[in-house]
Parts: sequence; C-alpha cells; structure tokens
Amino acid sequence: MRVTEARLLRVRLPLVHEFRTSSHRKGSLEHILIRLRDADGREAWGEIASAAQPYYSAETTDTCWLMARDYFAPTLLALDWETPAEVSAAFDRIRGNGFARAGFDSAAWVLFAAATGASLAAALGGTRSRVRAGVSLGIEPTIDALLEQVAAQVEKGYSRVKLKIAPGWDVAPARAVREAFPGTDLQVDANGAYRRIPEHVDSLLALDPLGLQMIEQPFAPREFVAHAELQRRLQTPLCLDESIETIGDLETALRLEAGRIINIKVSRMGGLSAAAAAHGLAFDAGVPVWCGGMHEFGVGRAANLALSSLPGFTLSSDVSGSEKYYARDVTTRPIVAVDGWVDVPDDPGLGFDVDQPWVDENTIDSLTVGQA
Ligand code: OSB
Ligand code: MG
Repeated sequence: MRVTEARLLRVRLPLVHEFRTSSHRKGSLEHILIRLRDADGREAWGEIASAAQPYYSAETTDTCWLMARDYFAPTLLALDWETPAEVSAAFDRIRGNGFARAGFDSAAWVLFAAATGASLAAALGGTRSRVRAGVSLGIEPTIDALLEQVAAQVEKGYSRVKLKIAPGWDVAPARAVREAFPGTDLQVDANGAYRRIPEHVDSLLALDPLGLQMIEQPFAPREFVAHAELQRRLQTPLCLDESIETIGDLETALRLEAGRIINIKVSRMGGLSAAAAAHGLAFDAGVPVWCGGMHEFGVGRAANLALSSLPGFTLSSDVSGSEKYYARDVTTRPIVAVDGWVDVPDDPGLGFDVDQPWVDENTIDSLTVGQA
C-alpha cells in the first residue's frame, strides 16, 4: 500500500457547552483532520485531537501541525506497507508527539480496514457490537449547575458520569451528585491537579467513602510512586490517564500498582496500534480498561468506538454521542448513544462518512503533502 497524498485540515467547531477542567476552559475546539489518499484513489480519514494549549499533554495544535507536515506525513508517504504495524514501526523513529502520530496511525488503520473490506473494529480484533458510553462533565460555576448537567445526561440515558475535580471542587460536588443520583456510576477525574500535601491528600481520602467507580489521575503524569502510595490508602480504584503515554509507562504502573484501572486514549498512546497493544497488556494482567476521549470530532470518535469494542474495555468509555459536544459533527451521520449505548458499525473502514462540505466550511487552514 502506498499513500500518495495527505491533506491536513485545521477545523474549528464550537462546543455546545463550555467545558472546564482543573487546568483550562474551552468554548470551541480546533482539531486537525487528515485525509489520506492511496495509489488506488482510496481515501481514509484520521483526526489529531490535540488541545490548543499544552495543559493536558505537552502537545498543542500548532506543534501537531508542524509534526504532521514535516515528519509524520513525509514518513508515511515514503513507506511501502502492507499492515498498520509497519506504519507504526516507521513512526517509532519519531519520539513522542503521540497526538500528531495518532492521527496518521489511525488513518492508516482505516485505510487498511477499507482495503481489506473489514470494519475498523474487526480489523483491530473487536468483539462487541455495541459499547457502553459515559459522559464527562466539566467544572461548573455552582453545584446546582452541575446537578442540572448530570440530570440532563441521566435523562438522555447515560448511566455513567465522570466529574472533573480540582482542589476546592471535589468532595462537595461529588457527594452532591452521589446523593442525588444513587443509581448512576460515578467517577472523578483530577487531570493531575493534586500535590502530595496534606490538604490535597486529605481531600482525596475523603472521596473514598462515596463509592466512586474510580478516581482518575490525581497527581502529575510522571508521579507513579505518588499514585502507588495513595492507592494503598484507598479502597476506591485509582485510574491513570496522563501517566500512560507508552507501553513502558503501563508496565511501570502495573509493576508499582500505581492504579487498578487504565484509561486508554488513542491520542495519548500515539494511535490505534499502541492503544491496542496497551489493551493487550492490561487484559493479560487482568486490569480493566476504558477508552478516554479528547472531545473528538466524528472521525476520532469513530476510532475510539472501534477501539472500545475490544474485549478488555469492560468499563464505560468516553464515547458519548456527538451531540453532547457538537451541534453538527464532521461526519454525515452523527455518533448516537441510545440509553447510554453506542452501536459499533460493521461496514468496511471507519463506518462513518465525512461531511466534506461541512468540513470545508469550518476549515481555517489547510495544506497538502504529496500529490495535489
Ligand atoms: O482527562 O479525559 C480527560 C478532555 C480534555 C482533556 C482531558 C480529558 C478530557 C475529557 C473529555 O474528559 C471526555 C470526552 O471526550 O468525552
Ligand atoms: Mg482523564
């Protein structure tokens, strides 16, 4: 297989509701869509879902743009390949830059699946025909506003809710939601906002009696030992997100028992190949995983959906329906959750078509590498 052209489109879409985490807030998002074309004229799409600013990971939309243009696209275009594993091996020469890499790695998987007539999920080894979706709710101005948000999502049928927490916005909102929605699976995500100081650790310990599904990433990404020490003091499972960028990180976490659940993100791991490998390692270790999101547009969301169909993804994933974030998604058919479940498509390739006119209307920058 030979990719002859990679088109990069920087696309901005407004969010239907402002999203705030411990580190930043956003009202619209710019992601980079990648359209690959191969020598047979086949097309496949990928998405680089980096945040604009380096507050979740070190990458930004701008660094992704440069890495895509100068390294990932040229590396892919220079390669004659049969399987996504060969693409992944070629990308291994480029250090880090997982988000930028993930867009190309995923697009190569889509191309491979389409060329072999398989759905993306089947190509990856997926076994589920539908996946359980959860919603992620940002920090709200008041607990009442948060309860309103939770009520709206529970009414839509979601049975798992993740709350963003930060020092000063943790035990009280989590307890309020726990009491108002006792039948909902509840988990919290700190995005690394806590430090190993007594006030912070006390707040984390005070979450323990709330019966949460998990507490996600309380400490900074590389603080494996801090997570392991906290896990020993908690009944509630810790889940690692930002800490796990490589298979080596996952091995470290498992060896240290730094968490009992892993959030596998396609972007953070650098693509579907690495995400599937992480799933395999966790599965063999008996550690449950779920697929985290980065507010992906439909292209990245569809890749997350396919990944979530693998057998170890036993916990609800962040693949809520497109409409939670976007009034109109970039795919002709939005991703839809019904009663908190999303069907995994079985048509060849991504399973969703890109709405090219809508993409063009929202494109703020573009360039083509290779044949134009
Ligand atoms: O930690 O999961 C996270 C969004 C931006 C940065 C970090 C995170 C998130 C989310 C998004 O929670 C969840 C989703 O895409 O549905
Ligand atoms: Mg997270």
